[in-house]
Amino acid sequence: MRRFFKQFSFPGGIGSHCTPETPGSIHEGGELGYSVSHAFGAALDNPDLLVAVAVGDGEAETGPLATAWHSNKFLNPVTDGAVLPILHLNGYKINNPTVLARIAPEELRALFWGYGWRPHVVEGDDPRQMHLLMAATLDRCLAEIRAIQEHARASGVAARARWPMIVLRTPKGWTGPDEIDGHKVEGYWRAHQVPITGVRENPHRLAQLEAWLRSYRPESLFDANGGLIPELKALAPQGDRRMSANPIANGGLVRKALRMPDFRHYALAVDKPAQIEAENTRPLGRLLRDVMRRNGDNFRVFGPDENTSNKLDAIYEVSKKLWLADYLPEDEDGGELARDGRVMEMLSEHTLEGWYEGYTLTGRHGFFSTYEAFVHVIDSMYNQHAKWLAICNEIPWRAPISSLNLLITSTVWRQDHNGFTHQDPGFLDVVVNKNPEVTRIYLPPDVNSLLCVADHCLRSSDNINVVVCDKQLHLQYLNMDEAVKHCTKGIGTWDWASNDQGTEPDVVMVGCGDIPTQEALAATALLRQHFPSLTMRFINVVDLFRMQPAGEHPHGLSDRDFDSLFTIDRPIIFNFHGYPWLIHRLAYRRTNHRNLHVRGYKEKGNINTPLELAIDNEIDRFSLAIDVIDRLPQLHVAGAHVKDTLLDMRIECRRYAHSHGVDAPEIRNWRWPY
Ligand SMILES: Cc1ncc(C[n+]2csc(CCOP(=O)(O)OP(=O)(O)O)c2C)c(N)n1
Repeated sequence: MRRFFKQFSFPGGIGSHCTPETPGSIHEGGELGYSVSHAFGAALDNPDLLVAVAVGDGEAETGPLATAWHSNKFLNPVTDGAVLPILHLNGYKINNPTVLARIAPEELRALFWGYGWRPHVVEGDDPRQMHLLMAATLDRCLAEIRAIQEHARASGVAARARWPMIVLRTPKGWTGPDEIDGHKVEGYWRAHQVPITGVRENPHRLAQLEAWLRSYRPESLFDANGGLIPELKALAPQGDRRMSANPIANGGLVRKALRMPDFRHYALAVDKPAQIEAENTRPLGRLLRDVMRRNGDNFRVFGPDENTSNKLDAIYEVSKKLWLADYLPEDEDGGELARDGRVMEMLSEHTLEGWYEGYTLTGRHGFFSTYEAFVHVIDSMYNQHAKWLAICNEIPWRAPISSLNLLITSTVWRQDHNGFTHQDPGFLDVVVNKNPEVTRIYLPPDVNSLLCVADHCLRSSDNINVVVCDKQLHLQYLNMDEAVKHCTKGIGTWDWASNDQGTEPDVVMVGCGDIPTQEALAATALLRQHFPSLTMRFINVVDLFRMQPAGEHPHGLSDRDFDSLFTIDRPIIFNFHGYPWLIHRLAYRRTNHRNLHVRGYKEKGNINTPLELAIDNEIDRFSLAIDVIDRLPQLHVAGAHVKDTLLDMRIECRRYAHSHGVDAPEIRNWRWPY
């Protein structure tokens, strides 16, 4: 017992939750709310799998869990496995009753019936009777599940089924101490986690603890060495049938590599940089469509009602959106719904993320696209998954699983009519907090770089890849060959936008993200036009972690390379997609940090035109050019006239936006002039 106590939830030992170190586990308790969505993710495309999931009645009060009950409308009984939820109605949380335990039994039954389940109640407190009751109920549930599956599989037609679930009503702290010092423990919230405290200082409490533990008759369960007696040991199944050895719960063991088409095939022809516009995400939709075509049973695309909005709708040519609820005639016209669809859309970022995590944790692949401002809904799910992956990296028997690929689109800079509510690039600040071994952030500025990045992400393992790229029309910079080289390096000079070849530049301009890159280029052009003798270097950053020192992140650039690119003493104007301080956070140790001036989103949001929003946050071409004039001693006085002109242009652009509702044609139609 002493050895066990010093291992369980003890420094250097094993966690009190089902951690990654627990064989057979794909789900860490810790942050409650994801058990049901994880279970469904595991069951998708696993027709022979039954996932039994225990749900705390406290956990059931969380938003993510509450919405996940609807997952039963997204389970195809022909091609997916089954999920058997066991709602553990023990009545209490840490300090409170649970809501579901304090509503009338009919109300509870109606609630779950309304969610589409067939609830079976197992209720009591006599262990012997309860075991029998539970066994009989499990048999009944398994028979119901089999009947649903056999019926569906015989016809080959997926229809919505009323799957069984179990409501298990037992006392909290069941078989624990009845009461301590006159206070009720078993069957009350006091039983949570540690039912008897103060055992070190208080001999009476220690005696109570001993009496309680002896009530389980350990002498009849363990041998003299503390091992299970052979009769009990023999009850465990053998080999892969053991819960701990189920290969599905060590998903990398059953993972098959994705069959990938050649991403170059989807390339956009770009003859000269910054001359044509295209929607960055649309060709990616075609790539995903063909990934889906080649991987019909182990790849899914997830999105909260937004795949069409995010211009990824080419995927529907191969697979529709899974829909098993009612159909209406009008769905025929553009609904893109199907009973055997493989695209998962529900307006719950939580449920989608949970499904997706469950799907990859059990050895499959996927892709999730979501609006930038609302990806914050799953901040903490990202956190927990990143922790899981980081710990798994340290566990030799955990085989690599597919990376989680998150496309963050519909971004802050192009919320033309939606405005402030849809503007928030802060997810990146959350992402960088997590373990560098598992975190990746890419900001491809155009179609070809996005394709290249997406190909890399889909092939990778054990990472969370966050890709930021907007869906609207944007200028195109790189042909496919250039994009491959640029994305492979992750950061680099754009020669065609620089005029400092072979010399030290007067100033370094940097673009990171689509709109910030465009504005930094336009500022570069303005400066070159007004000050032809100015030497400028233009850098674009795709792989954000290149900004960190090599010792901090596996993608970090060496100080030598960083100094060479960013110089050691010239002003750097860094135009960034997100909140500006993030770049300082990454680059604070670099030699030239004191000359690094970052422009980014400063929470100045509203309904505005793209340029007006850029102006409000000072990432626009005029503000950047003025910044350079202010920072270069040779231009500080000599540049006064130009600065005045730029200020006039900025005022005029804002006036135009307010009177016409769009940016002036010379802004909308701006092209790189050299
Ligand atoms: C999202 C979240 N909020 C709060 C907590 C803190 N917490 C840990 S256990 C618990 C009560 C859980 O009750 P229940 O789900 O009924 O589980 P039980 O221990 O009764 O089986 C709470 C609030 C948590 N782990 N996760």
